[in-house]
Amino acid sequence: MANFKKLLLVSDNHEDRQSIEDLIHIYEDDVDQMLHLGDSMFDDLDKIWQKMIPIKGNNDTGAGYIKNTVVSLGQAKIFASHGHKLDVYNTRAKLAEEAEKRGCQFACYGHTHVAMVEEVDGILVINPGSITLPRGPIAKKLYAILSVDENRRYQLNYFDHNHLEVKELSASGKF
Ligand SMILES: [Mn+2]
Repeated sequence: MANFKKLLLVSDNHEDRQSIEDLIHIYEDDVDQMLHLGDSMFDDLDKIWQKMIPIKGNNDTGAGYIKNTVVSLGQAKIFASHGHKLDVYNTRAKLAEEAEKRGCQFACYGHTHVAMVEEVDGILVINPGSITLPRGPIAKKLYAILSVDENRRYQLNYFDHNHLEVKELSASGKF
C-alpha cells in the first residue's frame, strides 16, 4: 500500500523529557504530524510544541494547550482529547459521540495510560498508552503510529520505548 499519511500518537509522559525528544528526533522527517494527547506537564510555551500538537491533560496548565481538536490526515479526520472530561475510564461512548459530531472516523485519547484500540459506535477509538507510566495488561512504555492511505485503509502500529513494534496491538482496516 503506497502513499501513506502518518500520524504519531503519544501521551502521558508526566514530565519525562527524553522520551518525547527521542520521538521527535526519530520521526520528525518520517511522519506528517505528531500529536501529544496530554499530561506532558511541560510548559505550554515549550519549544517541543513547535513539533507536536499539545492536547491539554488534567495535569497541564497554560493557555497554549488545546482542550480538543480535529486533525486531518489524508482523507481521515481524527478527534483528539485527553479524555478526562469524557469519563474514559468507564466508557469510550462519549469520546465516540464527540468524534461523530465533528465528522471524524477516529478518536484518540490518553489519561488512562492503557493502550487500547476498539471500535465504538462506528468510530475507531485509540489510546496510544503512556510512554513512561504504562498501566493495564501490556506493561510496556508505548506510543503508536496511525497510517492512512488514499484508498481509505488504515493501519495502526504500536511501538515500545526502544522503538520495537508490539505486534499484538496492531490493527488495520477501512475507514
Ligand atoms: Mn491524565
